[in-house]
Amino acid sequence: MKKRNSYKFYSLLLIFCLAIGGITYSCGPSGGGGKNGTPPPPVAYWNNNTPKVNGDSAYAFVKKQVDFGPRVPNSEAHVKCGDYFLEQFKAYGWKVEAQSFKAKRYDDVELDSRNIIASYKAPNATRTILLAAHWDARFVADKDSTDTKKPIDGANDGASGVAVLMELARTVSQAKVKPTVNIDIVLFDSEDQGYPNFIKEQTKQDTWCLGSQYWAKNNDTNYWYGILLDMVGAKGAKFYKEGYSVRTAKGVVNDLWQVAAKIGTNGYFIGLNSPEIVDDHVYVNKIKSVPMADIIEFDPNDPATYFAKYHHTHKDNIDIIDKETLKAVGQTVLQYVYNTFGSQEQADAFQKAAQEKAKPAAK
Ligand code: 1BN
Ligand code: ZN
Repeated sequence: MKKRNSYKFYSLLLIFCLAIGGITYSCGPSGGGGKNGTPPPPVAYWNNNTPKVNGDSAYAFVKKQVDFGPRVPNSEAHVKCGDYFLEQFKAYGWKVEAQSFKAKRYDDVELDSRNIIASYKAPNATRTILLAAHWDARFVADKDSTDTKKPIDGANDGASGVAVLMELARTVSQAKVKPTVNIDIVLFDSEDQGYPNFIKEQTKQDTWCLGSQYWAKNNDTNYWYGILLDMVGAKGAKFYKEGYSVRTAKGVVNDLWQVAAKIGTNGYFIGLNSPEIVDDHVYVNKIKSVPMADIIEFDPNDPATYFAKYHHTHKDNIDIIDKETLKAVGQTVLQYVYNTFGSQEQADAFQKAAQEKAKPAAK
């Protein structure tokens, strides 16, 4: 009888804990680890103190970038927008630096490029995570039927991912409860300057993602995991589990999609796989062995072209951007970041405190 009662008590306690979401233990991650046998990342505990991301603010960050004009390397808009990023991250209290380099385009044109690196340091953290997006805009509209040789606004392809990361930096800077893990936000340059599809003979390899290739070869931080955001702002966007991310960062992908299911953003995060794509995460993973998930829009109606109709056309402008999509992606990523602890000791202390809080008061 006594045994049955205690069984009942612990069952009730477990239900209580799950209900308040205080110490939810979720799936063990299974994606590959970083260099030196670093364990793969967890969504080990649910952090209820995650601050709220603001969709209006994220939208304003997209608009600001688009208003500079197409951020094509070697243009004035590109220089001014890069300077704006440096100022803005600094204003949010993040340490920021520009990694300048000359990237060689497929036709040997030299592109004056800058990767922007903003860092948040958490007290006593031994782990660092990487959040990234590309900030350059495509120099041609090679999938459009008109003005093919003019650059695109890149409101979604470029500005949206950056805007979500800026909104995360702003949110963290104003939050009472801070992340416990170190965060590097890296804005890669010269991602979108690869071969235009009107060039028939394409003999060179690796003409895309020039900024991430340079950064990965010149960076010695050991990241626990990474998340890449690309085309994350269009109205009605759907994010499928991208094939390369699934193959090399399975745990990160599955945990992110689980977070989405729990916070109700799963209308955007679809639990189905999409084909592999070459994006910045591939170079970060191949060169630095960082398991990195790419959150990128996929159009299931057109799997042959992968992307939505506006891709690399002049339709990729502010009119297709939706603050709800930006907010859904930002909140999902921020919850995942807040569930990530800066050290095992911090994770254990968090779990212990949550258990104490969940204990029924002693008589
Ligand atoms: C993603 C967005 N990419 C460019 N804009 C990377 C890419 C390059 C995807 C070539 C497909 C082909
Ligand atoms: Zn692109």
